[in-house]
Amino acid sequence: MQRRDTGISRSRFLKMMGAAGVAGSTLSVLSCQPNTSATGGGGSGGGPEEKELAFYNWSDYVAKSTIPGFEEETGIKVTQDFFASNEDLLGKLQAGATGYDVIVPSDYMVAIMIKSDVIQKIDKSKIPNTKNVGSNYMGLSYDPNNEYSLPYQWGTTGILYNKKEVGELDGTWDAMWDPQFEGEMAMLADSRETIGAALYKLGYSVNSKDQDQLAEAEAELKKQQPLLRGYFASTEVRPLVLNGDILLGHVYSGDAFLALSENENLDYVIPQPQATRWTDNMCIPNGASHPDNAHKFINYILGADVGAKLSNYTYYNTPNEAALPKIAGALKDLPGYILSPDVFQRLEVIKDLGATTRDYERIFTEVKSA
Ligand code: N2P
Repeated sequence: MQRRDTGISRSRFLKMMGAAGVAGSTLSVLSCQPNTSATGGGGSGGGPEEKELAFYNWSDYVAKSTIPGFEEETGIKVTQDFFASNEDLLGKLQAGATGYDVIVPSDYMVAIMIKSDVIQKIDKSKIPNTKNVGSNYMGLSYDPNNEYSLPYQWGTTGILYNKKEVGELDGTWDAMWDPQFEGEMAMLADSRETIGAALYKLGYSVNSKDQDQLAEAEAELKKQQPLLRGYFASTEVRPLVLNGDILLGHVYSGDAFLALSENENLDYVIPQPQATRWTDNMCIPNGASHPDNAHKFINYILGADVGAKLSNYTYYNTPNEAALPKIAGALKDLPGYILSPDVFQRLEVIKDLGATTRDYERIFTEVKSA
């Protein structure tokens, strides 16, 4: 399908992005460096910075115009690398990847990164467009004074499914455990979200630290595992459902809305009783080679036009109040894009669980290899 704002087909664009992502992560794993080969930096030693910026982002999470627009406006050349989960991002940084200038962790991961001293304070005096961020998206609990982060986009996590094939779901998480869909379902390769789905199904919180509840969730996931096609990135689940390879997929909302807009047989449900609402954020890692450029980039993203184009392309929600009037009507009309108050109040935000995080990681590793 030809998307109006791109001029190239989305699937072709995705292929290009996918190829870049694979190449980027392979290289990065080998070298523990972003594939920018930034030479010398210049940020820490005084002197003007090189005209370079290394952006480490979720795949498929910029508009086609986002990066070229910044390069044109500033003369700064951007290189991109991609990750598929918060835990992958953290692992990469902790393994010594030091050259990235801007990264995009979710809420709870910002808290973990502050605590683990892998991100640096940002200087908001260099980011005047901070004024565009809606007050609901400033001062959130993971970084109460926005000393380390400014929001990028937000969304929900739920189930994308083929309504024509399976009929209307009952709106609970039980569908993802229904044996009649054996082999036709996928869950996210995201420990907190997928264990979270099991906790929600049991009526517990996504932030449970109760070992008995976690053991129950683990048992649920072990029951579910043989029914699944596998655990994938959200951007991988989308085409599987879109093309009819599977019937139900656990996805982030932008992927659901993109699929819905291309195939009227699909639907997105934010399951009962609870589901996740998340906010992703722009942060600057310690050791960034180009911190000044990073501030310029964050300021650019928070511009009204740039913010609107971003969400109009990714189909995620914007925290940028100045961008809101420019969000495409078709997007606002998608059911579930604008959250009604009754849905909003049953959504949970994933929190840093401190030492219990290790239990989640162990459970997910065991479930995947069960
Ligand atoms: C974009 C992924 C959205 C991030 N492809 C979910 N937190």
